[in-house]
Amino acid sequence: MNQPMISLDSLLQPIDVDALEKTAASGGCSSSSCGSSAKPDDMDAATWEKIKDHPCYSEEAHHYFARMHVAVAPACNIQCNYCNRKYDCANESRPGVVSEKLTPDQAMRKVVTVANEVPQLSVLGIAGPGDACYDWKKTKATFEAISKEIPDIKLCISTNGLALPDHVDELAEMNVDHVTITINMVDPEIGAKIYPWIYYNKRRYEGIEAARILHERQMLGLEMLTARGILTKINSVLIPGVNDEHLLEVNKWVKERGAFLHNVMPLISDPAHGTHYGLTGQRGPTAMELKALQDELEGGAKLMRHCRQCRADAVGLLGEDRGQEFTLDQLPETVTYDASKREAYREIVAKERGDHVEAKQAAVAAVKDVAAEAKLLVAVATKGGGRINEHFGHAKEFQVYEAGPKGITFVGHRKVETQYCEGGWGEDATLDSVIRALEGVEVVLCAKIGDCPKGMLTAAGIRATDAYGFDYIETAIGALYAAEYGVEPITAVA
Ligand code: CLF
Ligand code: SF4
Repeated sequence: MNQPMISLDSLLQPIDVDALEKTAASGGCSSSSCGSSAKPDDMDAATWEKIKDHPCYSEEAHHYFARMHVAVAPACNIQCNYCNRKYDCANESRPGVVSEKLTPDQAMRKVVTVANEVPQLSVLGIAGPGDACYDWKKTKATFEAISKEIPDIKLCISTNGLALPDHVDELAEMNVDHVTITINMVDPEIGAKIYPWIYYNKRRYEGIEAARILHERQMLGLEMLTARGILTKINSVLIPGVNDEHLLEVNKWVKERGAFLHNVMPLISDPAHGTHYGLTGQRGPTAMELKALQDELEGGAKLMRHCRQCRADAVGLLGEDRGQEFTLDQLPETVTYDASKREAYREIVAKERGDHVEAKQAAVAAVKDVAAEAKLLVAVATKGGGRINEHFGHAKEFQVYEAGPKGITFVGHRKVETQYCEGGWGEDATLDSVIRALEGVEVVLCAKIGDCPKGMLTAAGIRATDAYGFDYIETAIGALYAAEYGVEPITAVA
Protein backbone atom coordinates (compact mmCIF):
# COMPACT_ATOMS: atom_id res chain seq x y z
CA MET A 1 0.00 0.00 0.00
CA ASN A 2 1.31 3.44 -0.91
CA GLN A 3 1.76 5.68 2.07
CA PRO A 4 2.01 9.45 1.90
CA MET A 5 5.41 10.99 2.51
CA ILE A 6 5.57 12.37 6.03
CA SER A 7 8.25 14.75 7.21
CA LEU A 8 9.96 13.95 10.49
CA ASP A 9 9.23 17.46 11.63
CA SER A 10 5.49 17.09 11.33
CA LEU A 11 5.63 13.58 12.70
CA LEU A 12 7.67 14.15 15.80
CA GLN A 13 6.77 17.56 17.03
CA PRO A 14 7.24 17.12 20.79
CA ILE A 15 10.26 14.82 20.33
CA ASP A 16 13.66 16.23 19.51
CA VAL A 17 13.80 16.14 15.73
CA ASP A 18 17.53 16.81 15.36
CA ALA A 19 18.46 13.89 17.53
CA LEU A 20 16.13 11.52 15.73
CA GLU A 21 17.24 12.71 12.31
CA LYS A 22 20.84 12.10 13.34
CA THR A 23 19.86 8.55 14.23
CA ALA A 24 18.02 8.05 10.96
CA ALA A 25 20.90 9.51 8.92
CA SER A 26 23.37 7.07 10.46
CA GLY A 27 21.46 4.15 8.96
CA GLY A 28 18.54 4.10 11.34
CA CYS A 29 20.34 3.32 14.56
CA SER A 30 23.81 2.66 15.85
CA SER A 31 25.01 -0.51 14.23
CA SER A 32 25.53 -2.31 17.50
CA SER A 33 22.08 -1.67 18.83
CA CYS A 34 19.80 -2.71 15.96
CA GLY A 35 17.22 -5.11 17.27
CA SER A 36 18.09 -4.64 20.91
CA SER A 37 15.06 -4.74 23.14
CA ALA A 38 14.13 -2.54 26.04
CA LYS A 39 12.52 -5.53 27.77
CA PRO A 40 13.78 -5.83 31.34
CA ASP A 41 15.51 -9.17 31.98
CA ASP A 42 13.16 -10.07 34.82
CA MET A 43 9.96 -9.64 32.75
CA ASP A 44 8.28 -12.30 30.62
CA ALA A 45 7.68 -11.54 26.94
CA ALA A 46 3.86 -11.52 27.21
CA THR A 47 3.87 -8.90 29.96
CA TRP A 48 6.42 -6.81 28.08
CA GLU A 49 4.21 -6.91 24.99
CA LYS A 50 1.36 -5.47 27.06
CA ILE A 51 3.34 -2.64 28.63
CA LYS A 52 6.06 -1.73 26.17
CA ASP A 53 4.10 1.09 24.52
CA HIS A 54 2.05 2.09 27.55
CA PRO A 55 3.30 5.41 28.92
CA CYS A 56 1.98 4.75 32.43
CA TYR A 57 2.94 1.10 32.86
CA SER A 58 6.48 1.54 31.49
CA GLU A 59 8.61 4.44 32.66
CA GLU A 60 10.79 4.01 29.60
CA ALA A 61 7.77 4.08 27.24
CA HIS A 62 6.60 7.40 28.65
CA HIS A 63 9.42 9.16 26.85
CA TYR A 64 7.94 8.07 23.52
CA PHE A 65 4.25 7.25 23.79
CA ALA A 66 1.15 9.25 24.58
CA ARG A 67 -2.21 8.56 26.13
CA MET A 68 -5.50 10.28 25.69
CA HIS A 69 -8.49 10.27 27.99
CA VAL A 70 -12.06 10.73 26.85
CA ALA A 71 -14.39 12.19 29.45
CA VAL A 72 -17.43 10.01 28.77
CA ALA A 73 -18.13 8.84 32.36
CA PRO A 74 -19.29 11.74 34.56
CA ALA A 75 -21.36 9.79 37.12
CA CYS A 76 -19.77 8.55 40.34
CA ASN A 77 -20.92 6.24 43.12
CA ILE A 78 -18.73 7.44 46.00
CA GLN A 79 -17.57 10.71 47.51
CA CYS A 80 -13.86 11.24 48.11
CA ASN A 81 -12.87 14.08 50.41
CA TYR A 82 -10.36 15.27 47.79
CA CYS A 83 -12.91 15.57 45.01
CA ASN A 84 -15.39 18.16 43.93
CA ARG A 85 -17.68 16.90 41.19
CA LYS A 86 -17.36 20.22 39.40
CA TYR A 87 -13.78 19.33 38.57
CA ASP A 88 -11.99 16.41 36.95
CA CYS A 89 -11.66 13.16 38.87
CA ALA A 90 -8.74 13.44 41.25
CA ASN A 91 -8.12 9.69 40.82
CA GLU A 92 -6.56 10.42 37.50
CA SER A 93 -6.52 14.16 37.12
CA ARG A 94 -5.46 17.41 38.52
CA PRO A 95 -8.51 19.31 39.59
CA GLY A 96 -8.94 22.80 38.25
CA VAL A 97 -10.77 22.97 34.98
CA VAL A 98 -14.15 21.51 34.17
CA SER A 99 -13.96 18.78 31.52
CA GLU A 100 -15.87 18.88 28.31
CA LYS A 101 -18.03 15.80 28.70
CA LEU A 102 -18.44 13.65 25.60
CA THR A 103 -20.96 11.16 24.31
CA PRO A 104 -19.46 7.89 22.99
CA ASP A 105 -19.99 9.17 19.41
CA GLN A 106 -18.20 12.43 20.13
CA ALA A 107 -15.43 10.47 21.83
CA MET A 108 -15.02 8.36 18.72
CA ARG A 109 -14.61 11.46 16.54
CA LYS A 110 -12.09 12.91 18.96
CA VAL A 111 -9.98 9.75 19.26
CA VAL A 112 -9.77 9.28 15.48
CA THR A 113 -8.82 12.95 15.01
CA VAL A 114 -6.10 12.67 17.67
CA ALA A 115 -4.83 9.36 16.29
CA ASN A 116 -4.45 11.01 12.87
CA GLU A 117 -2.54 13.98 14.29
CA VAL A 118 -0.61 12.69 17.33
CA PRO A 119 1.57 9.81 16.14
CA GLN A 120 2.74 9.01 19.68
CA LEU A 121 -0.78 7.98 20.70
CA SER A 122 -0.81 4.40 21.96
CA VAL A 123 -3.40 4.28 24.76
CA LEU A 124 -7.00 5.36 25.15
CA GLY A 125 -8.03 5.70 28.78
CA ILE A 126 -11.33 6.39 30.47
CA ALA A 127 -10.64 8.04 33.79
CA GLY A 128 -13.86 9.79 34.62
CA PRO A 129 -14.51 12.57 35.23
CA GLY A 130 -16.66 10.30 37.46
CA ASP A 131 -16.21 6.54 37.68
CA ALA A 132 -15.73 4.54 34.48
CA CYS A 133 -17.16 1.31 35.96
CA TYR A 134 -20.20 2.96 37.51
CA ASP A 135 -20.99 4.89 34.31
CA TRP A 136 -20.49 1.59 32.53
CA LYS A 137 -22.79 1.81 29.49
CA LYS A 138 -20.95 4.83 28.12
CA THR A 139 -17.54 3.36 28.91
CA LYS A 140 -18.38 0.11 27.16
CA ALA A 141 -19.97 1.77 24.11
CA THR A 142 -16.90 4.00 23.71
CA PHE A 143 -14.38 1.17 23.99
CA GLU A 144 -16.30 -1.10 21.62
CA ALA A 145 -16.63 1.54 18.91
CA ILE A 146 -13.04 2.73 19.08
CA SER A 147 -11.41 -0.68 19.22
CA LYS A 148 -13.21 -1.56 15.97
CA GLU A 149 -11.92 1.57 14.25
CA ILE A 150 -8.36 1.54 15.69
CA PRO A 151 -7.69 -2.08 16.62
CA ASP A 152 -4.13 -1.56 17.85
CA ILE A 153 -4.97 1.13 20.41
CA LYS A 154 -4.63 -0.10 23.98
CA LEU A 155 -7.68 0.35 26.18
CA CYS A 156 -7.17 1.45 29.75
CA ILE A 157 -9.59 2.21 32.54
CA SER A 158 -9.45 3.86 35.93
CA THR A 159 -11.96 3.21 38.72
CA ASN A 160 -12.57 3.60 42.43
CA GLY A 161 -13.30 -0.15 42.45
CA LEU A 162 -16.80 -0.21 43.94
CA ALA A 163 -18.54 -1.32 40.73
CA LEU A 164 -15.47 -3.05 39.29
CA PRO A 165 -16.31 -6.69 40.18
CA ASP A 166 -19.53 -6.39 38.15
CA HIS A 167 -17.59 -5.68 34.95
CA VAL A 168 -14.36 -7.66 35.12
CA ASP A 169 -15.59 -10.33 32.72
CA GLU A 170 -16.67 -7.75 30.15
CA LEU A 171 -13.33 -5.97 30.50
CA ALA A 172 -11.56 -9.26 29.76
CA GLU A 173 -13.84 -9.87 26.73
CA MET A 174 -13.02 -6.40 25.40
CA ASN A 175 -9.27 -7.08 25.70
CA VAL A 176 -8.75 -4.35 28.27
CA ASP A 177 -5.26 -5.19 29.49
CA HIS A 178 -4.82 -2.32 31.95
CA VAL A 179 -6.99 -1.35 34.89
CA THR A 180 -6.22 1.20 37.59
CA ILE A 181 -7.95 1.02 40.97
CA THR A 182 -7.58 3.90 43.39
CA ILE A 183 -6.99 2.32 46.80
CA ASN A 184 -6.23 4.72 49.63
CA MET A 185 -6.73 2.38 52.57
CA VAL A 186 -7.19 -1.20 53.68
CA ASP A 187 -8.44 -0.22 57.15
CA PRO A 188 -12.05 1.04 57.12
CA GLU A 189 -11.37 3.32 60.09
CA ILE A 190 -8.87 5.20 57.97
CA GLY A 191 -11.23 4.91 55.01
CA ALA A 192 -13.95 6.73 56.95
CA LYS A 193 -11.65 9.77 57.09
CA ILE A 194 -11.34 9.74 53.29
CA TYR A 195 -14.82 8.70 52.09
CA PRO A 196 -17.91 10.25 53.71
CA TRP A 197 -20.32 8.04 51.77
CA ILE A 198 -20.76 5.50 49.02
CA TYR A 199 -23.78 4.49 46.95
CA TYR A 200 -24.00 0.73 46.60
CA ASN A 201 -26.85 -1.63 45.72
CA LYS A 202 -29.29 1.28 45.51
CA ARG A 203 -28.44 2.41 49.06
CA ARG A 204 -26.28 5.08 50.55
CA TYR A 205 -23.78 3.99 53.22
CA GLU A 206 -21.71 6.25 55.43
CA GLY A 207 -18.69 6.13 57.74
CA ILE A 208 -16.88 2.91 58.57
CA GLU A 209 -19.54 0.70 56.98
CA ALA A 210 -19.14 2.56 53.68
CA ALA A 211 -15.35 2.25 53.80
CA ARG A 212 -15.56 -1.47 54.67
CA ILE A 213 -17.78 -2.21 51.65
CA LEU A 214 -15.53 -0.18 49.39
CA HIS A 215 -12.43 -1.97 50.71
CA GLU A 216 -13.98 -5.43 50.17
CA ARG A 217 -15.08 -4.58 46.64
CA GLN A 218 -11.63 -3.16 45.80
CA MET A 219 -9.87 -6.31 46.99
CA LEU A 220 -12.35 -8.55 45.16
CA GLY A 221 -11.95 -6.57 41.95
CA LEU A 222 -8.16 -6.75 42.17
CA GLU A 223 -8.21 -10.52 42.75
CA MET A 224 -10.60 -11.04 39.82
CA LEU A 225 -8.39 -9.00 37.49
CA THR A 226 -5.26 -10.85 38.56
CA ALA A 227 -7.00 -14.18 37.97
CA ARG A 228 -7.76 -13.10 34.39
CA GLY A 229 -4.23 -11.87 33.66
CA ILE A 230 -5.26 -8.20 33.41
CA LEU A 231 -2.50 -5.87 34.59
CA THR A 232 -3.66 -3.78 37.52
CA LYS A 233 -2.12 -0.59 38.75
CA ILE A 234 -3.05 0.77 42.16
CA ASN A 235 -3.21 4.51 42.61
CA SER A 236 -3.05 5.78 46.19
CA VAL A 237 -3.46 9.41 47.16
CA LEU A 238 -0.95 10.29 49.88
CA ILE A 239 -2.82 12.33 52.51
CA PRO A 240 -0.43 13.48 55.25
CA GLY A 241 -1.65 12.58 58.73
CA VAL A 242 -4.44 10.41 57.32
CA ASN A 243 -2.96 7.51 55.36
CA ASP A 244 0.78 8.23 54.92
CA GLU A 245 2.30 5.41 56.98
CA HIS A 246 -0.77 3.27 56.26
CA LEU A 247 0.21 3.16 52.58
CA LEU A 248 2.96 0.69 53.55
CA GLU A 249 0.15 -1.67 54.57
CA VAL A 250 -1.78 -0.91 51.36
CA ASN A 251 1.34 -1.72 49.35
CA LYS A 252 1.61 -5.14 51.05
CA TRP A 253 -2.05 -6.02 50.50
CA VAL A 254 -2.04 -5.13 46.81
CA LYS A 255 1.25 -6.88 46.18
CA GLU A 256 -0.15 -10.07 47.73
CA ARG A 257 -3.15 -9.83 45.42
CA GLY A 258 -1.07 -9.46 42.26
CA ALA A 259 -1.00 -5.71 41.56
CA PHE A 260 1.47 -4.92 38.80
CA LEU A 261 2.32 -1.39 39.93
CA HIS A 262 1.68 0.89 42.89
CA ASN A 263 1.45 4.60 42.13
CA VAL A 264 1.52 6.86 45.19
CA MET A 265 0.34 10.34 44.21
CA PRO A 266 0.37 13.51 46.29
CA LEU A 267 -2.94 14.91 47.50
CA ILE A 268 -3.72 18.09 45.57
CA SER A 269 -5.57 20.32 47.99
CA ASP A 270 -6.57 23.92 47.57
CA PRO A 271 -9.52 25.83 49.04
CA ALA A 272 -10.24 27.14 45.53
CA HIS A 273 -11.12 23.60 44.39
CA GLY A 274 -14.00 23.50 46.87
CA THR A 275 -13.16 20.00 48.12
CA HIS A 276 -13.66 18.90 51.73
CA TYR A 277 -9.90 18.64 52.25
CA GLY A 278 -9.28 21.96 50.51
CA LEU A 279 -11.86 23.76 52.62
CA THR A 280 -10.73 22.21 55.90
CA GLY A 281 -7.03 22.96 55.42
CA GLN A 282 -5.82 19.40 54.85
CA ARG A 283 -2.45 19.86 53.17
CA GLY A 284 -0.82 17.74 50.51
CA PRO A 285 2.70 16.30 50.93
CA THR A 286 5.83 18.13 49.82
CA ALA A 287 7.85 16.63 46.97
CA MET A 288 10.46 15.41 49.45
CA GLU A 289 7.82 13.81 51.73
CA LEU A 290 6.41 11.96 48.73
CA LYS A 291 9.87 10.78 47.75
CA ALA A 292 10.64 9.65 51.31
CA LEU A 293 7.51 7.49 51.42
CA GLN A 294 8.19 6.08 47.96
CA ASP A 295 11.73 5.22 49.07
CA GLU A 296 10.27 3.45 52.13
CA LEU A 297 7.99 1.46 49.82
CA GLU A 298 10.88 0.19 47.65
CA GLY A 299 11.06 -3.60 47.78
CA GLY A 300 7.27 -4.04 47.98
CA ALA A 301 4.88 -3.82 45.02
CA LYS A 302 6.76 -2.20 42.13
CA LEU A 303 6.37 1.56 42.20
CA MET A 304 5.30 3.94 39.47
CA ARG A 305 6.97 7.30 39.97
CA HIS A 306 6.27 9.07 36.71
CA CYS A 307 2.54 9.74 37.11
CA ARG A 308 1.41 13.25 36.15
CA GLN A 309 -2.06 13.14 37.73
CA CYS A 310 -3.67 13.73 34.38
CA ARG A 311 -6.94 15.41 33.72
CA ALA A 312 -9.87 13.23 32.68
CA ASP A 313 -9.56 14.68 29.17
CA ALA A 314 -5.76 14.80 28.83
CA VAL A 315 -4.15 14.29 25.41
CA GLY A 316 -0.46 13.81 24.64
CA LEU A 317 2.75 12.65 26.27
CA LEU A 318 2.55 12.51 30.07
CA GLY A 319 3.52 15.94 31.28
CA GLU A 320 2.12 17.74 28.27
CA ASP A 321 -1.53 18.37 27.63
CA ARG A 322 -2.71 18.98 24.10
CA GLY A 323 -6.38 18.70 25.05
CA GLN A 324 -7.07 22.31 24.06
CA GLU A 325 -6.14 21.49 20.45
CA PHE A 326 -8.94 18.92 20.27
CA THR A 327 -12.00 20.49 21.83
CA LEU A 328 -15.37 19.55 20.32
CA ASP A 329 -15.71 22.79 18.36
CA GLN A 330 -12.41 22.07 16.59
CA LEU A 331 -13.21 18.49 15.56
CA PRO A 332 -14.24 17.75 11.97
CA GLU A 333 -17.84 16.58 11.46
CA THR A 334 -16.66 13.36 9.87
CA VAL A 335 -13.22 11.81 10.08
CA THR A 336 -11.63 8.60 8.82
CA TYR A 337 -8.75 6.88 10.57
CA ASP A 338 -5.41 7.08 8.78
CA ALA A 339 -2.81 4.78 10.33
CA SER A 340 0.18 6.09 8.37
CA LYS A 341 1.60 8.61 10.87
CA ARG A 342 1.37 6.27 13.82
CA GLU A 343 2.97 3.44 11.85
CA ALA A 344 5.84 5.61 10.61
CA TYR A 345 6.45 6.93 14.12
CA ARG A 346 6.62 3.45 15.60
CA GLU A 347 9.25 2.43 13.08
CA ILE A 348 11.47 5.38 13.95
CA VAL A 349 10.96 4.99 17.67
CA ALA A 350 11.78 1.27 17.62
CA LYS A 351 15.24 2.16 16.26
CA GLU A 352 15.82 5.11 18.57
CA ARG A 353 14.67 3.12 21.56
CA GLY A 354 17.19 0.33 20.99
CA ASP A 355 19.96 2.92 20.91
CA HIS A 356 18.65 4.57 24.06
CA VAL A 357 18.49 1.30 25.96
CA GLU A 358 22.12 0.55 25.20
CA ALA A 359 23.18 4.04 26.22
CA LYS A 360 21.17 3.76 29.44
CA GLN A 361 22.63 0.38 30.33
CA ALA A 362 26.16 1.69 29.80
CA ALA A 363 25.49 4.76 31.94
CA VAL A 364 23.90 2.78 34.77
CA ALA A 365 26.80 0.31 34.78
CA ALA A 366 29.29 3.18 34.86
CA VAL A 367 27.56 4.79 37.85
CA LYS A 368 27.47 1.47 39.70
CA ASP A 369 31.19 1.06 39.00
CA VAL A 370 31.97 4.29 40.80
CA ALA A 371 32.96 3.30 44.30
CA ALA A 372 30.96 6.07 45.92
CA GLU A 373 28.06 5.95 48.33
CA ALA A 374 26.90 9.44 47.46
CA LYS A 375 23.55 10.11 45.83
CA LEU A 376 23.07 12.90 43.33
CA LEU A 377 19.62 14.34 42.62
CA VAL A 378 19.45 15.71 39.08
CA ALA A 379 16.57 17.56 37.39
CA VAL A 380 16.29 17.33 33.61
CA ALA A 381 14.47 19.53 31.11
CA THR A 382 13.11 17.31 28.35
CA LYS A 383 10.29 17.31 25.85
CA GLY A 384 10.45 13.58 25.21
CA GLY A 385 12.55 11.01 23.40
CA GLY A 386 14.66 10.35 26.51
CA ARG A 387 16.97 13.27 25.74
CA ILE A 388 17.88 16.57 27.34
CA ASN A 389 16.19 18.65 24.69
CA GLU A 390 14.27 21.44 26.40
CA HIS A 391 15.46 24.96 27.23
CA PHE A 392 15.48 25.79 30.94
CA GLY A 393 13.10 28.70 30.45
CA HIS A 394 10.60 26.69 28.43
CA ALA A 395 10.32 23.72 30.79
CA LYS A 396 6.83 23.11 32.18
CA GLU A 397 8.26 20.41 34.40
CA PHE A 398 11.58 18.83 35.29
CA GLN A 399 12.11 15.09 35.44
CA VAL A 400 14.12 14.13 38.50
CA TYR A 401 16.65 11.30 38.58
CA GLU A 402 18.81 9.96 41.37
CA ALA A 403 22.30 8.66 40.62
CA GLY A 404 24.01 6.57 43.28
CA PRO A 405 25.12 3.10 44.28
CA LYS A 406 21.96 1.58 42.76
CA GLY A 407 22.60 3.18 39.36
CA ILE A 408 20.34 5.84 37.84
CA THR A 409 16.68 5.83 38.72
CA PHE A 410 13.78 8.04 37.80
CA VAL A 411 12.33 9.39 41.04
CA GLY A 412 9.62 11.80 39.93
CA HIS A 413 8.89 15.09 38.30
CA ARG A 414 8.52 18.65 39.51
CA LYS A 415 5.86 20.80 37.92
CA VAL A 416 6.64 24.43 37.15
CA GLU A 417 3.65 26.71 37.66
CA THR A 418 4.85 29.30 35.17
CA GLN A 419 7.70 28.80 32.73
CA TYR A 420 10.64 31.11 33.34
CA CYS A 421 10.67 32.37 29.76
CA GLU A 422 6.96 32.71 29.20
CA GLY A 423 6.51 35.59 26.75
CA GLY A 424 10.13 35.52 25.62
CA TRP A 425 11.96 36.88 28.66
CA GLY A 426 12.72 35.69 32.15
CA GLU A 427 11.02 36.97 35.29
CA ASP A 428 12.85 36.88 38.63
CA ALA A 429 9.63 36.17 40.57
CA THR A 430 8.95 33.21 38.29
CA LEU A 431 12.46 31.93 38.82
CA ASP A 432 11.85 31.94 42.58
CA SER A 433 8.91 29.57 42.11
CA VAL A 434 11.01 27.34 39.82
CA ILE A 435 13.73 27.24 42.49
CA ARG A 436 11.12 26.26 45.11
CA ALA A 437 9.90 23.46 42.83
CA LEU A 438 13.47 22.15 42.61
CA GLU A 439 13.77 21.59 46.38
CA GLY A 440 16.51 19.05 47.14
CA VAL A 441 17.84 19.01 43.55
CA GLU A 442 21.61 19.53 43.17
CA VAL A 443 22.05 19.83 39.41
CA VAL A 444 19.79 20.92 36.54
CA LEU A 445 20.49 19.65 33.02
CA CYS A 446 18.89 21.41 30.08
CA ALA A 447 19.43 22.11 26.37
CA LYS A 448 20.06 25.83 26.93
CA ILE A 449 20.23 28.23 29.86
CA GLY A 450 21.19 31.89 30.09
CA ASP A 451 23.80 33.34 32.45
CA CYS A 452 21.24 35.19 34.55
CA PRO A 453 19.02 32.24 35.62
CA LYS A 454 22.15 30.12 35.93
CA GLY A 455 23.63 32.61 38.39
CA MET A 456 20.44 32.78 40.42
CA LEU A 457 20.21 29.01 40.58
CA THR A 458 23.83 28.84 41.73
CA ALA A 459 23.07 31.36 44.47
CA ALA A 460 20.24 29.03 45.59
CA GLY A 461 22.68 26.10 45.73
CA ILE A 462 21.58 24.48 42.44
CA ARG A 463 24.10 24.03 39.68
CA ALA A 464 22.75 24.22 36.11
CA THR A 465 24.39 23.33 32.81
CA ASP A 466 23.57 22.96 29.15
CA ALA A 467 26.83 21.14 28.46
CA TYR A 468 24.96 17.86 27.92
CA GLY A 469 22.28 19.32 25.64
CA PHE A 470 20.65 16.68 23.38
CA ASP A 471 22.43 13.75 25.05
CA TYR A 472 20.41 10.87 26.41
CA ILE A 473 19.36 11.67 29.95
CA GLU A 474 21.10 8.72 31.60
CA THR A 475 24.28 9.21 29.57
CA ALA A 476 24.52 12.78 30.80
CA ILE A 477 23.77 11.88 34.41
CA GLY A 478 26.28 9.05 34.27
CA ALA A 479 28.96 11.39 32.95
CA LEU A 480 28.11 13.96 35.59
CA TYR A 481 28.21 11.44 38.44
CA ALA A 482 31.47 9.94 37.24
CA ALA A 483 33.04 13.40 36.91
CA GLU A 484 31.77 14.39 40.35
CA TYR A 485 33.17 11.35 42.09
CA GLY A 486 36.55 11.24 40.48
CA VAL A 487 36.61 8.78 37.61
CA GLU A 488 36.78 9.22 33.87
CA PRO A 489 33.45 10.43 32.43
CA ILE A 490 31.79 7.95 30.07
CA THR A 491 31.46 8.94 26.43
CA ALA A 492 28.21 10.58 25.48
CA VAL A 493 26.18 8.77 22.84
CA ALA A 494 25.20 11.07 20.02
FE1 CLF B 1 -4.97 7.08 31.62
FE2 CLF B 1 -4.49 6.04 33.91
FE3 CLF B 1 -4.66 4.52 31.83
FE4 CLF B 1 -2.58 6.07 32.14
S1 CLF B 1 -3.22 8.00 33.11
S2 CLF B 1 -6.29 5.68 32.65
S3 CLF B 1 -3.13 4.37 33.43
S4 CLF B 1 -3.79 5.84 30.30
FE5 CLF B 1 -0.99 7.60 33.94
FE6 CLF B 1 -2.13 9.91 34.09
FE7 CLF B 1 -0.90 8.92 36.22
FE8 CLF B 1 -3.12 7.89 35.36
S5 CLF B 1 0.05 9.48 34.30
S6 CLF B 1 -2.89 9.90 36.13
S7 CLF B 1 -1.27 6.81 35.94
FE1 SF4 C 1 -14.34 12.13 42.60
FE2 SF4 C 1 -13.24 10.12 41.32
FE3 SF4 C 1 -13.58 10.00 44.01
FE4 SF4 C 1 -15.68 9.83 42.35
S1 SF4 C 1 -13.97 8.37 42.53
S2 SF4 C 1 -15.51 11.10 44.17
S3 SF4 C 1 -15.11 11.25 40.71
S4 SF4 C 1 -12.20 11.39 42.89
